[in-house]
Amino acid sequence: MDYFNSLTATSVVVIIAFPLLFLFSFLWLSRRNTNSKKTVPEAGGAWPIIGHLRLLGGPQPPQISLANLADKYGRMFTIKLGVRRALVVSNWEIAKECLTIHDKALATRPKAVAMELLSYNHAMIATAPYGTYWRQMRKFIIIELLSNHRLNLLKHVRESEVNTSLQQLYQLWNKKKSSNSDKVLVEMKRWFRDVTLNVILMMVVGKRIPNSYEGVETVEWKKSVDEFFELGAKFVTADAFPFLRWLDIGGEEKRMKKVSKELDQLVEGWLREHKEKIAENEANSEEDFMGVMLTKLRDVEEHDANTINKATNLSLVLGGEDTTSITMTWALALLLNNRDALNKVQQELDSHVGKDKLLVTESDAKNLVYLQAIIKETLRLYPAAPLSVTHEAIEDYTVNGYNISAGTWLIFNLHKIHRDPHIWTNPNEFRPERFMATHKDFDVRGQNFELIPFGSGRRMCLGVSFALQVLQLTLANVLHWFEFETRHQTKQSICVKHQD
Ligand code: HEM
Ligand SMILES: *[C@@H]1O[C@H](CO)[C@@H](O)[C@H](O)[C@H]1NC(C)=O
Ligand SMILES: *[C@@H]1O[C@H](CO)[C@@H](O)[C@H](O)[C@H]1NC(C)=O
Ligand SMILES: *[C@H]1O[C@H](CO)[C@@H](O)[C@H](O)[C@H]1NC(C)=O
Repeated sequence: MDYFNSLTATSVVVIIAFPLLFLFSFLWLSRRNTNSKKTVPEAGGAWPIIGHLRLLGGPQPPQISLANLADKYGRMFTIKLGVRRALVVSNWEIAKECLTIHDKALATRPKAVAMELLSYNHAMIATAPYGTYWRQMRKFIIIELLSNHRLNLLKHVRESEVNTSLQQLYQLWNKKKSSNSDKVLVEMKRWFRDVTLNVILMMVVGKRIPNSYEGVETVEWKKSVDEFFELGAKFVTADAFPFLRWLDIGGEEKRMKKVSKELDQLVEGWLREHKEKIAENEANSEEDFMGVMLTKLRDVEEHDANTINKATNLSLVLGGEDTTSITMTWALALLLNNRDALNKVQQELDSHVGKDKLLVTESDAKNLVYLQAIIKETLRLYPAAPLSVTHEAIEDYTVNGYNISAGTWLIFNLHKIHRDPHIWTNPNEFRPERFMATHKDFDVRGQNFELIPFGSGRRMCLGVSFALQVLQLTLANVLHWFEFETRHQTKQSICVKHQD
């Protein structure tokens, strides 16, 4: 009876409801249609299961592969990286919306396996998830190391390190030049790395590493650092497929553990030295950042103080060394391919610093507007982190009219953003002059979203001021002291001739 009743009831409902249901589903479908217009385009060419993973593995650099996809799929599109989805932004207006209105919603980082293994389980600031630990560390680093006040106090460290490195380069030239030629072949990339590394180490741990032409420690350190970057950039299979992690396909996890152990030992050594010094009361314990940290840092819940100390120092050294020295290498390479600009900047140096004064100081460097334009143009064409550092959405958000769900990764293609033909005439050409004319008021500190080599917003690079100081000082000096030319089109080998 009940059954019958309910059946009738059901039939009634069905009969009455069916047209309504039909109507609703029609409406729903048509709404879904307008919605699907509002679904971010997904780039084609995804392979089953792995998605677009192979795009990030070469042979082209990933920023180029992604720029090509932007030409096809537009200013924002998604790619699939195994089970993860990433939004790729290739337009400055959308980047601006992300880094202003949605900055907070986008302030965390993906937990990539590489970063877990290489960065003390995310204790490094650059990869730390958004939260109390990250906020405290960021504040601490800024106040103790990278504030304008601290940076001013450390001016002599930068000037004296740059001086030392220049003297070494001069000696190398002096030793290698022969009677029939005063030109000497030098790998400038290596020299730029040595300067940068020593300036940063001096500030952070209060010591320098003998340059590449001398010590064993340097060689080992460099090897580990190179591997760190190679592996850190690696998107391990386990990131795309968390459930496959135990297999360690390709053995990358094993290598990562090895590299992180090597770096850890090195840093551990520095830490030990500091603690011994403090114990012996021998030196002013707050001379360098590590000392300051040791004195001030108490255990923060998530990580113990030792780990924080090591992770922080190491992330500053690693975060600053490669980026800054690569930028200098690009600047010199661009100048060598644009001799007019090279002549012009050397003239600027001659007229502002003078031929009789050899060492360019930071206060001199401030007045070198053309040099600054060169640095900006270099950072525009070859941002040291062409895909920035990946963000992850903490919550759902709507950008440019599209709904993006929490957990989606966010990749800014700075390479593409910086070459927008609507903003830059002849975007692929090296034209520092634009920063003295049409783009005079553009800076790189995250206010002009057309040019964001250091990112912008909460997660913006902490080292901007420091990096710009080192770039200006080192480039100014090396261009003032030496003449350069290329040989046999070898990109990294540059002939150095000391100026008379
Ligand atoms: C030319 C040199 C450099 C470039 C182009 C550069 C670029 C960047 C970029 C694009 C980011 C990511 C921003 C984002 O997530 O939106 C970043 C983050 C960071 N950079 Fe730099 N950087 C440079 C030098 C340095 C130096 C010298 C240091 C330190 C001494 C440094 C420390 C950091 C740190 C700690 C972060 C992470 C910030 C966070 O996640 O909260 N960088 N950098
Ligand atoms: C630069 O280094 C040289 C050699 O080490 C030293 O004699 C000179 O005084 C230094 N100059 C400055 C300004 O520090
Ligand atoms: C996007 O999300 C907002 C707020 O969550 C919602 O009101 C809107 O209907 C959504 N739009 C689409 C196209 O899904
Ligand atoms: C980093 O900071 C910590 C904390 O003061 C310090 O012990 C360590 O030696 C510093 N340097 C490096 C490279 O970790």
